[in-house]
This record gives sequence, structure tokens and C-alpha cells, in this order.
Amino acid sequence: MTAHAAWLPPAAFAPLGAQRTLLLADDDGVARTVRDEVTRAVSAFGGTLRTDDDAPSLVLAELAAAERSAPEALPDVVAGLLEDAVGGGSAVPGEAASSSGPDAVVDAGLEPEDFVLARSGGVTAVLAGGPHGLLYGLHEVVRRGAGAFVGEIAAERHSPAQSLRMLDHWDNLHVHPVMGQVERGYAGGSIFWVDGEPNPDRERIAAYARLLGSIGVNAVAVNNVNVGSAAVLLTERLGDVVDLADIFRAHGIATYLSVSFASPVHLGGLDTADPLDERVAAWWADAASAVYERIPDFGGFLVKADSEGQPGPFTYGRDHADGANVLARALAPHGGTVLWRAFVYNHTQDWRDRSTDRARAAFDHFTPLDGKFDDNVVVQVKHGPLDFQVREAVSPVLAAMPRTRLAVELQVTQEYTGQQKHVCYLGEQWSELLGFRPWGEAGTDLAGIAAGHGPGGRRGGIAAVSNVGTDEFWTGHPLAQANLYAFGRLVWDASLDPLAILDEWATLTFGADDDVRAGLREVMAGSWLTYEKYTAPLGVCFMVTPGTHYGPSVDGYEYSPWGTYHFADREGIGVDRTVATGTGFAGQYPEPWRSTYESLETCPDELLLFFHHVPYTHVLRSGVTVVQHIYDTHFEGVEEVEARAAAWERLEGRVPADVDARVRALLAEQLRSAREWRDQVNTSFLRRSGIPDERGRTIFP
Ligand code: GCV
Repeated sequence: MTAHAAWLPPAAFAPLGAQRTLLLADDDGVARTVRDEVTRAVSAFGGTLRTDDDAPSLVLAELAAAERSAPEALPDVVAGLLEDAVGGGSAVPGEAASSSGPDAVVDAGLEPEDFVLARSGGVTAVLAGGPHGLLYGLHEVVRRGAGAFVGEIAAERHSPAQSLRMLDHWDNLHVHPVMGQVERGYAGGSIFWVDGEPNPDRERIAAYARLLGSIGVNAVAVNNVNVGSAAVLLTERLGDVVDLADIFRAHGIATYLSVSFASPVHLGGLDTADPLDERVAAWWADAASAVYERIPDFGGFLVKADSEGQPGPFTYGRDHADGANVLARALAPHGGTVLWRAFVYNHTQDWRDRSTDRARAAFDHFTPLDGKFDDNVVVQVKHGPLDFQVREAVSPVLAAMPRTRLAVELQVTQEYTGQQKHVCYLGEQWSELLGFRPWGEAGTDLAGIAAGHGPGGRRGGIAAVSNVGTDEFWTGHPLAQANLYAFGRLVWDASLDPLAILDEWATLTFGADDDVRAGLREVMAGSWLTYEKYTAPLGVCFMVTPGTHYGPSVDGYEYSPWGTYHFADREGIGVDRTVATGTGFAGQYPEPWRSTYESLETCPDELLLFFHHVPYTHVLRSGVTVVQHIYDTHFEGVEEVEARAAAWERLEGRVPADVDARVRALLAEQLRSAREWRDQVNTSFLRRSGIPDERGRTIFP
């Protein structure tokens, strides 16, 4: 295995590895993983590890005695499970039980994924509610570096905000003739399969699982939602899934499978996949039982149905609740979950028909079904109503199904954000999205809805499409590793500052070097907004090359069956999605956003063309006209890429040479591509509008 260490290089473990650690945990499962991590760290950096899984209460009593007679004999770090640790009195040696200490913090009980971190009297303590919490606590200590071993840390309780923190792989068993092996993958082949067979490099998969476990990801769907020939993973190739589940389990990650809704026909030989047919229900129940026999902690199924050609319940005149529930009932006896995607729209639409608006589709299909999904169904909703655009409105479905468990779907793979050739740090985009409050300031935000704090109190989670592949840097662009890292951290706690996450990633990956950290901020912070500047303006979306989705094509989707248009003519541009005169999409939001988006006066500039068709001379809230904004942002976007590339050059010699070489080559491509975007978009709107750039810069009339 020749993969880059990403954010877990040995050096990241140096501060922990120099300590004397006492670990009170079993030697199996996820706890074993923790033990292995600490063992590796102490053997590399001169510390010691004492483990005790027999009688933790005795160990703690012994420690308490040592604290009185020989404090120097105390370990520097004590980590263990709450159940083991509390028996011996104070949960943290060096600290007498008090109303504000860890004992008080844990009194409320810890869930299996929770942990408490504290430091007192020279001892750093991690107490977890279960092995998963212990793993997350270990990595919190690693992230803090030397800071975890100085001074005092008042007991902090850490719990994941989301119970489902998932990555979806769009990996195919074989190389697809158009999509490649990983659909919308920009980092080489699948790490799970090579030429249709399981990847023999199990170490590589284990290294990936380790990276995910360290950032708190706890679920992975291993194959593409466009299931194709991988449908057999549910039956004759189940062994592949068993092997992957064994690897992921050790890192606290449950394995899910994307399944084809037509499996009862294609795999089961039935003449129908009608979800209300008893034979179909029985087939799914048998298939699920067979999976659980071999993978008792299997997560469940992920389903793309009636979407972009995938089979689904519409074929049988059934709705999506019928479809999801037949799978849910097969999984329910085993504790499994169905993740049912809401990405359902007509992809064979007629561009001449202006009444159909793709943005409306998920809401129109799904909200009438609110309350009809079984308890073990989570409806997974893309963050926007279209398709992971660099800027689009937030999906109104997320505010409209209080009786349904909802998961927000993000895209770590950079399909529409530079395809891992462009630097585009997405932590800032996700932070903004997850913080969006559909009911205004007083209501909860998207992260809160997913976490079960919405009006119906139903818990879903957050999922995202993974960006890794067989590339030596995992993600093609080495800096795209930060997106994977930020996903895990924000899904654990969406209130974290995305730039602090960026710094954290930089420190773990490149070491505690202030100049490198500052340099990486210059290259990466705000790069999502830079990308927005030189691509499609003001929320208009989809000016990309059809098919590949890379590079500019102003009218690429203008006359297409996929239903993504901008309606630009010589007078103006934008999609009228108002209730008053347009498609009515703005009416799918609750107040205050319904009115905010409906009105030209209040619609935020960055989404103006998503909601309104306006003349090029329309003056934005920023004070400039639409067409001048297009010119300005496209020139600025390229200048910003130039500045970011220059900032990277200043890091020469401070980052490893292989990373430097790859990033430089990609920055050159980003610059080329950004210039192409600038010139095509500016020229296109100069030619259409006939309005020159106020500042007379070079455009190509
Ligand atoms: C897996 C977009 C992508 C498709 C992808 C689809 C989806 O349309 O271009 O490649 O298919 O989203 O999310 O299902």
C-alpha cells in the first residue's frame, strides 16, 4: 500500500506517544483499534502503555492510593470506558470527585459514542460510554496535540450531534464505459474492487476505515446508487460485503449496501418487483435475513429509485412510501435502516415545456407522503433542489416533512466544484448550508432537523458522497483531503468553525507549523467562493459541459431533457420560480423564506437568478448591475486563483515535495480552467446583452 497518510501521519501521534498511558478497555473490536493506535504511538515516541481489562476498579483504587503516596507514579493519560472506570471512585485519578468534575459530567450517563475529556493534577482522562466513544476520545486527544497534556481541562462532554454520519461510495465493481469505476470519482479507481474482484489490498481499505473512524464517520455505503451489475452484492457476492464489514467494524463503522429496487426480478427471478406483492416482500425479507446471518451489525440499504433511469415503485403504480416500506419491513427485525433518496425528478423533460421545474420535483413527490414512511426509513435529501451546485437554494423538502426522518445529503466528491482539479474547500459551504434556518432565526437549522430537533423531532442524519479512490493521495488533489476531514468534523458538530477545522486538518497533516497553516489558509479559505465567482453567476446553476460536468458550457443544459435552464436572452437571465409569475417553487418554503425569495427586493443576491428572471441592467442589492456583476466576479475569480497559486508557491520547501508537485500541477490546470470560464461566460453575456464592461477589460465580443 502506497497511500499518503492524510491527517494521520505518525507525527500527529507524537504528543500522545510520549506519555505514559493507562488504557482500561477490552482487547477486542473498536477498543482493540484504540489499543493498537496507542501501542503504535508509544513505541514510536518513547511513552508507555499499560492496559488493564481485568479489574479496572482495582486499578483505579490502586491509582487513588498512588495519588496519595506517590503521585509521580500516576500515568499521564487514563482512557477507558465509563462502565469500567466508575467502579473505583473518582473517575479521574488526580481529581477528587466534585460537582464540576468529570464525575458530575458523566452522571447523566454517556451514550456509546460519547466521551468526556478532562485534565487535572497532571493526568489527562478520557472516559467513554462505549468503545466507539473511546475511539473518538482518542482522536480528540490526538487533534489537541501537546495541548492535551498541559494545564487543566475542565471536564468536557463530547457527543455527536448526528447519530448517522455516513459516506456513500458511488463505486462500481467494474469500470463503467462512461462513468469509470467510481461514478463522479476524481481520484482513480475503487479502493474496494479491482476488475470486478475484491481489491486484494485490504490494508488500503483498512487505512481508509481508520481515517473515517478518526473523524467520527460511522456508516459507509460501499457501492454506487446506480447499482447496475453490483446488484449481486446482495446475494451471490455477499462475501465481498462481509469482508468489507469486517474491516469497517473495527473502526466503528456500519456497512450499508446500495440495492436495486428491481432485485426481486433480476436476482430473485420473480415477474414483478411490486412492493405490495407478497412474494416481493418475502423475497426482500429472505434477502435481508441472509445478509444479517453473515453481518449481524449490517446497517441497511441505500436506494435510488425512479431516478435517472433506476427502477422504482412508479413502475407498479405505487408511491415511494410503499417502495421504501417493503425494504424497511425486511430490515426491521434485524435493526436495519433504509436510506431512501428523494432525488426523484423527470430527466426526460421537454425544454419547450416551461411549466415543469426540476427544482420542484422532490417536494412534489415526497411531501404528500410525510408520515407514511416506516420508522426505520430515513429519506435522504440532497442539500439543494437541483444537484450539488456550487450555489443553489436549500432544499425546501427538509422543512416540509416533520413526521419523516430526514438525512441531508452533501457531496464531498467535487462533481460540480472543480472535480478535485480545483482547490475548493467545501467546509465553508457545508457550514453555511447546515446552519440555514428554514423557519428564520427562531427556528432550528438543517443540522438540527437532521439531528431530530425539527418540529417533528425525528432523527435522520447527514450523508455525503465520498471523494476517495486509488490515487496515492486518496483524493486526487491532496488538498481535497481537507473536504473529507471537514465533512466528518462538521457532521459531528456543525457549529464548529470551518476555518478552525481547516487549521486542525493542516496541523495534523503537515505538522504544527504556523507558516504552513497560514499559507494553507491563503490557498484554501474562501476557495469555494472563488470557485463560485468564476463559474455560473448568482445561483443560475448548470453552465457546465454536459455529461462530464467539468468546464464551462453556458448553454450546455439549455435545451436538454435534464431540465436545468437559465433562459438567458438578449434582455436578461434567470429562472422565474416565484409564485406570482413563475413555477411556484418559492412557495415551497415556509416563512420567512417564501416571501424573502419571492420578492426581488429581498431575494439575496447570490440566489437572485435561481428565483428570478431579470434584465441584465437590474441593480443588485450590492449596487451593481447583473451584467457588471458577472464581469466583475469573473475577473476577480481568476485573480483570486492567481493569488492562491502564488500563496502555494511560497510554501515551497515547507510541504513534502510529492504533495507540492501534485498541487502545483493542479493549480496550473485550475488557472487555465478559471480563465476559460471567465472568458466564455463574460463573452457570452457581452454578446447577448451588448453591454460593455464598465472597466473596459478584455472580453471577446
Ligand atoms: C449517481 C448526479 C450525478 C450522477 C449521480 C446522481 C445521483 O446527477 O451526475 O452521476 O448518479 O447525481 O445523485 O444519483
